[in-house]
Amino acid sequence: IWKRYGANEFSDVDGFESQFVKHVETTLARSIYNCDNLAAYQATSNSIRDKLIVHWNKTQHLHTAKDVKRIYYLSLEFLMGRALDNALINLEIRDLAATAVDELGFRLEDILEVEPDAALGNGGLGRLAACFIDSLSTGNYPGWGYGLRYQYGIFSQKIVDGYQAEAPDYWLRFSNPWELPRLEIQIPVDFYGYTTTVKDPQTGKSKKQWNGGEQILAVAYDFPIPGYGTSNVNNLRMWSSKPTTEFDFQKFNEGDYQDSLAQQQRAESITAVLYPNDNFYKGKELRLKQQYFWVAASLHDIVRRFIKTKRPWDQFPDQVAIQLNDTHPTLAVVELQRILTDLQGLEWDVAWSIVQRTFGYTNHTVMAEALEKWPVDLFGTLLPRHLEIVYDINLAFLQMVEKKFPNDRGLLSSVSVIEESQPKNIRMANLAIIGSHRVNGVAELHSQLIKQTIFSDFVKVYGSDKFTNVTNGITPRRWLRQANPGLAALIASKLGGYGYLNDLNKLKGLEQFVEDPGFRAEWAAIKTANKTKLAALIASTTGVTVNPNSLFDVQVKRIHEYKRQQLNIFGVIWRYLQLKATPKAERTTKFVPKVSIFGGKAAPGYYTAKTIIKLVNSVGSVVNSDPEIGDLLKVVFIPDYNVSKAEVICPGSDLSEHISTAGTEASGTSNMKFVLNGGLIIGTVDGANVEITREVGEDNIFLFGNLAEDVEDLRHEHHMGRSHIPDSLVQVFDAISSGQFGTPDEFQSLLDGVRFHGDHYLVSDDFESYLEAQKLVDEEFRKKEDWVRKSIISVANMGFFSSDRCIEEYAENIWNIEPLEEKV
Ligand code: 26Q
Repeated sequence: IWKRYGANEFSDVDGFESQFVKHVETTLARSIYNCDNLAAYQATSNSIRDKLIVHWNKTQHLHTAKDVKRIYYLSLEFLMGRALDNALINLEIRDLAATAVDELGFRLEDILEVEPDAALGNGGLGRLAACFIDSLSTGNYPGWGYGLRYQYGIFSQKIVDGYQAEAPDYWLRFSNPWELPRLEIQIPVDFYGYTTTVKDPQTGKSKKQWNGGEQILAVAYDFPIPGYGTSNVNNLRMWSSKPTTEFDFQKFNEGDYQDSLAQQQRAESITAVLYPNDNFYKGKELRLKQQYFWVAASLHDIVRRFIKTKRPWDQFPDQVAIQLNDTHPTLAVVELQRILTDLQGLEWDVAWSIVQRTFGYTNHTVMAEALEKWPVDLFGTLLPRHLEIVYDINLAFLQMVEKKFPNDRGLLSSVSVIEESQPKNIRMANLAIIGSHRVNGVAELHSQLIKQTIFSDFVKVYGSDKFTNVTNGITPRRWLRQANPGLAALIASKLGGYGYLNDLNKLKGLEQFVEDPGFRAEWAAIKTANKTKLAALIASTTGVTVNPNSLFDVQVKRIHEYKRQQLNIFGVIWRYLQLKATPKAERTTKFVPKVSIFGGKAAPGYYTAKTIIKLVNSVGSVVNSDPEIGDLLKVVFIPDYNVSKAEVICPGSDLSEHISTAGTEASGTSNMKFVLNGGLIIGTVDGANVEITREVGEDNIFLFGNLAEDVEDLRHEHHMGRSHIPDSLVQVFDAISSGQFGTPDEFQSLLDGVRFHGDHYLVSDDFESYLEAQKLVDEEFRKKEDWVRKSIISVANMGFFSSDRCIEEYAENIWNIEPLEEKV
């Protein structure tokens, strides 16, 4: 059987075409004469998928046979985007496929456009998980992702009259060739019920037992994840919920058919939809249900795999590392403790040591409003046994603290898992720290800040060695090769091929060409071509025509007050007022023509964020139709920002904005994407901007604004009423209030937040400094050759920000796992 295994695998154009036709005829049951782009996409994807499955099987077989330690990355979000182009690139068969589909009468570009984004995430955290599993496969690490297979991804954003409107994202409309339904893997998950104390028939000891009230099945769907330049294919397992029985037969017999169907629908609602909040916590029962459903199914799977190895339990952490992507999977700590004690009969302390050695926890925010807390009552109703275990974990922990720091009640109450508020809350971050052997932040500055602020008392308890940093990164396969094939090819021509894509420090070799005018011209031409593509996207999505020779100034990311899109749009208004006040003849000498590009989703319930979107669109409709301004300024809001749009937007930017209030953006990863694609940054001294500056040099980034260490004092000044709004900002506010950009009423609260309510995000404190930095941008952009030099030097120094480097750091410092290459 092994001899025939993989015999269907194609390796040339002819072989691919046979597979394509086979899938059209049999899988899709269509005639080759009636094959549209959708059918061609499905036939292509199925052909590629077949190839992946063969390698997937071999990889999994190898890992099992070698009995290696695996890393399991638990994330409620995987913001994957499209799979086909990525698979073609990682398998290094893109040219082959392009030729083949061309011969069959299609264009690969058109086929790729048919695929819907897998948008199972909100933003940075979800995209980070997607980059990490790409790097795990590429680095030949035995690693799985575990997530939820939401039927609806992040909503699709429409702009109606300048306002955001949400539409459902039913991404599974057509069959999804990238998932393998494992309908035979069905794991029962319990909810509700009560606990009892029972006698263990073997030991005679009494022990706790959970008698669940409601049971729901978790069905596995596997997404093969190909690595680049390796035949290693890892697995992303996504759980889907379904009812245990088709109907409740009892009720059926009682004639309550309606009710039994209603129950079925309730089961399916668990994995129906992704919560669209980014960096904001809301205590909804369904969200907690999602978390436990996912954690219970994943741990059951992991434990079952370990039990098959017949090793003693104390070797569990030698075989299994589990990384918690934020606090969302923290219930896994409690669930593993429950499995080991209640179900496997281990002593509490033995079990707890296994738990701690297994888990690592990644923190992604210092902002209080984003920290997860669950009301004790809600938690205890849904998971009665888990609540008892949480109390026991907390008791043991607090006793340890009390021993080390006698009579320090302040310390005890701050590190306790239970917040003694009304109502009481469970602090998930505290539980995650206590249950893990390592806690990491996602950029140097952020990792320092968590030790000094939210987790300082834990540093006191555990010492600082438990806390570490792994600065975020991005995969250069998607964010350079796939998004920017032109630039990737130019780089390859200078660096002797595409080897740099899995050794990104090789980019350093570009520095030697910076004084080559021919190279600079090619570099600049690629940027212009990418801007032309972006201009086409702008035209087709907003109806606004922009000139690709303008400076493209981009801010695309979730809309959030802390990210300060309002600072950007206030700056744009200032520029517009200045332009209007400058005599016509002087305008072109004083101002560089600019397109100000915005994009991003606001959480549906986030009123202020939605107001910012409306303001951007209102300013756009005034500025864009002002005949005096023409190409000197355009303002656009690209609707429905997502991974696929980012792949067009990042390569087409001259300047991108990463302007969060210092100390609020944990890392940011789009900053890395823009610089890797040859754009420069205007930014605050925040998150990974700090390290980008370290790598590319201070001359190649436009930094401005107050520092994180000054934020507390500045906020205090505002609260004392001693703040000062600069005249420039007053003029901007006056223009808005005068109705220059439409009825001002709806923007009043946005302005009042700055003027009268403490200006929490310090827009007024950073405004002048921001304008200064923008002025410098204009000056530098005029010096075309210098700008290109900055662009080249920056790209040459971005090697550090490959997510491959992140995975190596996690593997070495947190997971203790080794790569293992399959030789075929
Ligand atoms: C929590 C509870 C209930 C509902 C939703 C949530 C929730 C969902 C998503 C809380 C937070 C998030 C997402 C956070 C996030 O994306 N953080 C970003 O993570 C990136 C990767 O580390 C960083 O680069 C960004 O700085 C950080 O903002």
